[in-house]
Order: sequence, then C-alpha cells, then structure tokens
Amino acid sequence: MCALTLLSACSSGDKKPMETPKDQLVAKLFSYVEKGDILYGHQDDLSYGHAWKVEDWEADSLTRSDVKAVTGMYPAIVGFDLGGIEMGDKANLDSVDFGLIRKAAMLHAQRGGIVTFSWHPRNPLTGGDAWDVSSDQVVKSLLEGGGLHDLFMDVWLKRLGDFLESLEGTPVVFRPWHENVGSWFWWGGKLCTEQQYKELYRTTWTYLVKARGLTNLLWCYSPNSNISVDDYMSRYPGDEFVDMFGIDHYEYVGEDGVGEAGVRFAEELKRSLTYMNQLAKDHHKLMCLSETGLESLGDPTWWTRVLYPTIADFPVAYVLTWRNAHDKPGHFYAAWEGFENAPDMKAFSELADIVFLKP
Ligand code: BMA
Repeated sequence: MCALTLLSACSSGDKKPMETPKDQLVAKLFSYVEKGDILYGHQDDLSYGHAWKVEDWEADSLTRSDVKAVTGMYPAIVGFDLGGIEMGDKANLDSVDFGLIRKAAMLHAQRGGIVTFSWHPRNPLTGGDAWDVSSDQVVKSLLEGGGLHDLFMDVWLKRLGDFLESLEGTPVVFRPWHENVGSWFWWGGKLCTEQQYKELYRTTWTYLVKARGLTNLLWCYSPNSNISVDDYMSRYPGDEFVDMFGIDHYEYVGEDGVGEAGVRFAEELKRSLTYMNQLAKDHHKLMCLSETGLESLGDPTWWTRVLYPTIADFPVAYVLTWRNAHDKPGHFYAAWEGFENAPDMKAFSELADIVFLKP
C-alpha cells in the first residue's frame, strides 16, 4: 500500500501559474503511472454502503465508508453519478441528493482524493431512463438541427454545467456517454451512427469547456469491453476531446462457477488492456479501468488472485469497483465489514503498488 498524497501538494512550488486543475490532475495521475502505482476507486463510497446510508448529509461529516471499514483507508478515487441533474432533480437516479454529491466530492478532494463522475441521463425523447432503447432517434434529435437540440443545450447541458461549476474548480474525471458500443443505453452502438455519437460527445465537451470555460474536467472515453480495438475506436471523438482511455469490464459467473468466470474475466481484460496500452502510448493519454467488479464478490480471493494479477503489469491509472447498494442486498462490488471476502480486499489494499487514501 502506498498512500495518496494531497493533490494540492502537487500544485505548489515550481508549477506554472497557468496550469489548470485538469492539467494538475493529469500530471498527478501520470506521476502514479510512472511509478507503477494503481489507484483504487469505489462508486458512491461516501454516500452509502451495504445496508447503510447517510441520512442527514448537511450535518454528516462523511467519514463512513465500507472500504475504510475493511481496509482502514478511503478509496483514492470516489465515483458519483449525475443521472437526474439534467432534469433539475434534487437527487440522482439512485436517490443520492446532489447536495450530498457536491459536498462529498469537494471533501474527498480536500482529503487528497480524486473524484470521478459518470452520467446516466434520462431518455429525453421518451421520458424513460438511460436504458430505454426503444428509439434510435434520440441522439439525432439532440444534435444541431434536431427537435430537442435547444432543450439539450439550454436546459440539460446548462444544468450539468451549473453543477460542475459549483464544485469551484475541484478536479473531476468526467466520463459521459460511457459503454457506447453495446446497445443498452440510448446513446449506444445500434442507437446512433458513429458520426452522431462523436457529435454528441464533442457538443458536450464544447459546451462545458468552451462555452462554460470549465478547466477542472479530465475527459475519459470509456466504452464497454468484449469488443475489438476497431470497435473501441469507432466512436472515439478525437484527441482534442479526450484525456484518458477507459473501459468498463465486469466478471459474470456462469454455470461453470467463479473459477472459470475469473479466468474469462482476466483473459478478456488483458486483451482489452493490451490494445488500450498501445492506444494510450500512441495518443499520449492516460488509461484506466473505469468500472469493474464481481457482483456479490462470491470469490473469496477475487482481489488478490483475479483482479490484481490481471491489471498489475499495465499502466492503468486507476481501477474503480462499482457501488455497494444500501437497499439491494446482493448488489455490491467492494467488501464490507464482516463479509467473508474482506480479508482479501484488505490484503489487496496493502500491496506495494496499490494506492488507497489514508484518513
Ligand atoms: C447500475 C446499477 C443501477 C444504478 C446505475 C447507476 O450499474 O448499479 O442500480 O442505478 O448503475 O448508478
């Protein structure tokens, strides 16, 4: 285990005065990669965990964390989801208040951690959720010339921009329009053309970076796994719009049990990370495992026997396991206090090249 140092420490001293929060975060992540370190991240870590949630977020000091209960440390990266911000909702799609998200994100950064945001926006054409793939006209309707373009620019992106701006420069790894090659989100592979997808991403980038002037966003492009490198790059918006190559890759247990599932997970992940490593080198970008995990962690040594040996030799800046739902008992991806897999997660956190955040 090596502890994360304060991000602010990196910005003091000899840094150029014009360096933006995003530039500082890029430099910080590259410095870990150069040392061979991998940061550990957990989705929604400070908002809730297995069978608990923050009740009064304004009064709460946000020190509770399943990961801390197991390892003694916070995750170095904490992820949050902005789904619902576009509607002007008070809370996101998982009922986490946006006030809590803002507070937790800024506090985590002050503690020396790093924040990442995903976004599962509603379907603006049908009123359904992000998984509503009943129409292949949604992306088209949001782009210039489309019937929902004004709504997208003036309402959706404006609300997103307002929230991101309210973080007062806190650096964020932002990865919109993720898992874009599969067809389970309305912006997915069969739901829009490659050109439309790229335009959607670039429009989002141009609004936030150029129109709103946000300098705190590190842009992560994160397709789903189980695809070829050509498919991975088929929707790549371009070097100007991306700072990091990500991938979302999970382990799924079939009838042949966790042993075989772990082998399949590792083989496919290595294949993906191999081509991403080449892409990262060629395009001078960072790379990460933007989402991963084994739901319910039914493999007692998943962390040290499956995950770690698969990623250890790749220059991944971070690996983030998905959320520990407070209200769905089997929907968790990090160990919690008392769970049988906890000692293995603790052992993972103590490895020399794995980085958590000391409280
Ligand atoms: C999914 C699941 C859902 C959740 C969504 C956004 O993978 O965890 O329950 O609503 O992510 O956080």
